[in-house]
Amino acid sequence: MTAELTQSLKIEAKRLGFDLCGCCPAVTPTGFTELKQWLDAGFEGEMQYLRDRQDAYEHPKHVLDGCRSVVMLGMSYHSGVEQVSQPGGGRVAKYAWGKVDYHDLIHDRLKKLLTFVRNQDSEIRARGVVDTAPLLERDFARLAGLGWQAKNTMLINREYGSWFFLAAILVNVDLEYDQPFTQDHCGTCTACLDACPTDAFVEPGRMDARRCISYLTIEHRSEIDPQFHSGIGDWLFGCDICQDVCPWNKKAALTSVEEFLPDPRNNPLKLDELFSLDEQGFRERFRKTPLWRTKQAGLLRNAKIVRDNQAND
Ligand code: B12
Ligand code: SF4
Ligand code: SF4
Repeated sequence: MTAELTQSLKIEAKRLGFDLCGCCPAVTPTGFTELKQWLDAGFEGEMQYLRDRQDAYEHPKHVLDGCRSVVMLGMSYHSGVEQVSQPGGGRVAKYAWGKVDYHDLIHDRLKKLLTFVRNQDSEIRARGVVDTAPLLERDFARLAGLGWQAKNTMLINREYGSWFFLAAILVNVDLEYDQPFTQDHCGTCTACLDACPTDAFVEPGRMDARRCISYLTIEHRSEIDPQFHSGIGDWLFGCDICQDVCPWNKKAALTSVEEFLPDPRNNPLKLDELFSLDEQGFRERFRKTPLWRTKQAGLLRNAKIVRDNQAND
């Protein structure tokens, strides 16, 4: 049953468009202590939700009662389209280029996978998560053999690079487990550490999120400290620099998900368009996309910084 269930689950995951799938036992992740130290250092900034639930990261049983196994899934969003930097335009991180919010799309697919799993045996309880549950997704992805956690903190897979989302299914039964990924293919490279414009890496594999453009432009709600304005350059939403420079991303396999293909209006996003949208227009344009997360005020705050940076060039 265990081997059979694991195999059929992996085939179904592939059929539903997940490019990567691996399984590991539900354990206390090796990164749990690291997470505590990271929070003690205050690196999470305004991401209070990480601090509030820190104890729950101790074991997946806090996400699904009786959890015995974690199925880690990866879905590429890599379109192969080059990022465009242009006067009057703001750059948007590639993960947010498409017409849909990845949470919605992945949750839909997870729902189908969950139904499939539950149909195998009435005793099976399962829960699907993406992003928001207290689960160190990259740590579990490494344990499930998907790749290594690199110097830029991303989970890198040899075939897909780091241009993919992670998601998980937690189940109350044993599965056939993959070998944890034990190698580190960064070697002597330091391209990501050297390229970060705001010096967000305190050491390889450890980031002070308060200095990361992705945090500043998406998660940080108050005003952005002027010391980071010039480093933000023309990044309007998120940042891809430490992934763009990574050699493992040069030949990464492409996505098969049509919804993740770029909306040309987002690469780059015209600042004039942003400044001219009223509340209703903003809602219509961004409601279903990841950019909705900052709300209009956040995106306008970022747009003003980009505009000032371009005026100073
Ligand atoms: C909070 C968060 C952020 C924060 C903090 C990022 C960070 N590096 O911690 C901010 C807002 C900055 C951010 C940015 C981005 N994010 Co984010 N983020 C998350 C989230 C919700 C939690 C991550 C977390 O817990 N961080 C806390 C730290 C402590 O964890 P960590 O980096 O994983 O640290 C590990 C290492 O320290 C390691 N470790 C263990 N032992 C040791 C020992 C030593 C000595 C060291 C050095 C390290 C180490 O274990 C720790 C725990 O796993 C996850 C989803 C999830 N639930 O996991 C998505 C997630 C990590 N983000 C994702 C993405 C796509 C991004 C962006 C690319 C978006 C963008 N383009 O703007 C950037 C990438 C920036 C970067 N280089 O990381 C993806 C990553 C997919 C992948 N292939 O890796 C995730 C998994 C979301 C998803 N479901 O797909 N993110
Ligand atoms: S996403 Fe950008 S700002 Fe954040 S660590 Fe990477 S290069 Fe630095
Ligand atoms: S740029 Fe180099 S050091 Fe950074 S993640 Fe990629 S391979 Fe590792």
